[in-house]
Amino acid sequence: NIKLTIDNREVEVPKGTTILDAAKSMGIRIPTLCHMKLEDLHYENNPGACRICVVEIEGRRNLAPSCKMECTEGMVVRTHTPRVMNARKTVMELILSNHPAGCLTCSSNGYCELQTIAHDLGIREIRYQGEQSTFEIDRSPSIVRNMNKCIMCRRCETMCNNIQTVGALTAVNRGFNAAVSTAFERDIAGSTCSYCGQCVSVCPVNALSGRNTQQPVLDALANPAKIVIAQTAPAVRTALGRDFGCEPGTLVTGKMVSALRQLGFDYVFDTDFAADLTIMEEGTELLQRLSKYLSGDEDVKIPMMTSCCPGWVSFVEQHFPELRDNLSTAKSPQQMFGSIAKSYFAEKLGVDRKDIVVVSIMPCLAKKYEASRPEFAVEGNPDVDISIYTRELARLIRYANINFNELPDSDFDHPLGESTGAGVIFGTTGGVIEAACRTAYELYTKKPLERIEFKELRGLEGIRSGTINFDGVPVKIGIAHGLGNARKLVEEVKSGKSPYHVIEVMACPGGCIGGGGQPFHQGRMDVLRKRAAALYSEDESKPLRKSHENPYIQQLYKEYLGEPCGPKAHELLHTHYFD
Ligand code: HC0
Ligand code: SF4
Repeated sequence: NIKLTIDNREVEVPKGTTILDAAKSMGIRIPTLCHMKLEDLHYENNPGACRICVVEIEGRRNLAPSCKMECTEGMVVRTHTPRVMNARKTVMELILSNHPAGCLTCSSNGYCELQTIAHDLGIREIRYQGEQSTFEIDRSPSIVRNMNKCIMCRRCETMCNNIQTVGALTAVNRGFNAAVSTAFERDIAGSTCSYCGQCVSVCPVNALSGRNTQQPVLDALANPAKIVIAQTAPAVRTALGRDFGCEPGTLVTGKMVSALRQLGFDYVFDTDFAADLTIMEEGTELLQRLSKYLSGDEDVKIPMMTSCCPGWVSFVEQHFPELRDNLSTAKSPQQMFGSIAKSYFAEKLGVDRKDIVVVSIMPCLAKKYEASRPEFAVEGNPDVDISIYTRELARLIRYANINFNELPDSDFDHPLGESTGAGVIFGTTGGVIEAACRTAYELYTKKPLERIEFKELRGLEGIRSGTINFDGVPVKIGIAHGLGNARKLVEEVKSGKSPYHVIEVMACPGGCIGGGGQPFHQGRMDVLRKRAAALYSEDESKPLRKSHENPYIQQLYKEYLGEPCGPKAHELLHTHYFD
């Protein structure tokens, strides 16, 4: 170990530790714009580019970037001397000289790391007035890229290329014209982007942002001719409170439902209901594939891969089209919900599907793209009309002057608002497969599960596996979150070496709790852990914890769908994929 002094305090750190990390371990915050480290995900972006993190080291003439400088024995470091602060201010003013000053109208106002650091440094004027970039804004269904705001921190590139291994983003040009672009400088929609939104999650400014669709929601709510229905995804309830000052992982389900009613939604339903429905279909499909596989059918595609995450589906379609038939044909809960709301529920209300507007509240940016896919529409009328993400819902709540923290709790409407604990845990990595096992086991063995919780499938390790014994049949399960981890499992499938019967993938690190539309967690894994714990505790508190026990799901099959994976279920709840 190495002993050194930072701000007059002694500290001992392992050899190889940077000054930035050593200071962090003592609770000393050194600001930085480009550096970002997510330890559990093995993500580190450290180009040493922004130079905001400079510190003074006794005996050295020049200031040093603390992110790059390793600690040495006896080093004496000072992190906020007048010289350091002046240097940081100068660097900041230079960055700001080519950054649009439209904070008041920027959707990251209040969340922007550049804004926060400028504020903390007490910047009141920009002494250098430079030329301003004039890149065109690139809008895709999910992601908006505005390179005029880019500060070249490269976090998005590291995320997309090294963690997600999608390779959609790359730095182009040099100096003033430098920007993060796509291969052949195509727009995002024409690139290999899977819309996972993780680049947006790590962008410290607003160069990458989610597509904003709040106005169409407000228009629908103001239109008396429309019945406007909300569905809320499992992960939203653990994170929404963060934008209203709650501790990470605070469950705000009841307040969220009240807020949606106050906004004017006619029905507030739960995507968790549709998650239960997905389990019925996907679980049945898994059993059908397994039984064919066990009887020696060589055409059946095993492992079956889950299909509820649109970023993942798009990744398979673009990067591994030869494996698309391994994807379950079950639609995602978002899309199953839309389909059922505009058929079964529309019939119950006695209205035409075109009179209904389905708005989904998702933690995800790819869900916008998923909702816009043409196969999820009937005669041009989409099953899900508008998909907004958690941060957009927070903005709508503020817009309507709703005092979120003072709201009473209220319950979802019925019949599409009831869910079991299985539906709830969908929002975290491993949750979908655990929910599927609870149902598939009982459907297959016809015996009640002795142990409902499959704790071996839980956690935030990037790739996990487990075997569940279905009455003598060992079902092997693989789980990956983050597309880079998924790629490893898929490569195994491609080479015929996958040991698994079923694989769950969520594109975002952590699963939907870490989605690109969630309140920013700035790489803090403890935040993801708390969000996951909140979902598991909601599951534990539910009287029903297996999807097939949901009485409203049973009623839906009895009244309308018939059998899981039957003809009507296939027509409404299943899909196909494209090369
Ligand atoms: Fe998810 Fe979903 S669990 S993808 O993470 O399956 O977005 O939260 O809504 O559709 O239910 C996201 C979250 C969902 C869907 C569900 C699944
Ligand atoms: Fe890459 Fe995901 Fe961003 Fe697309 S959304 S550019 S895949 S990180």
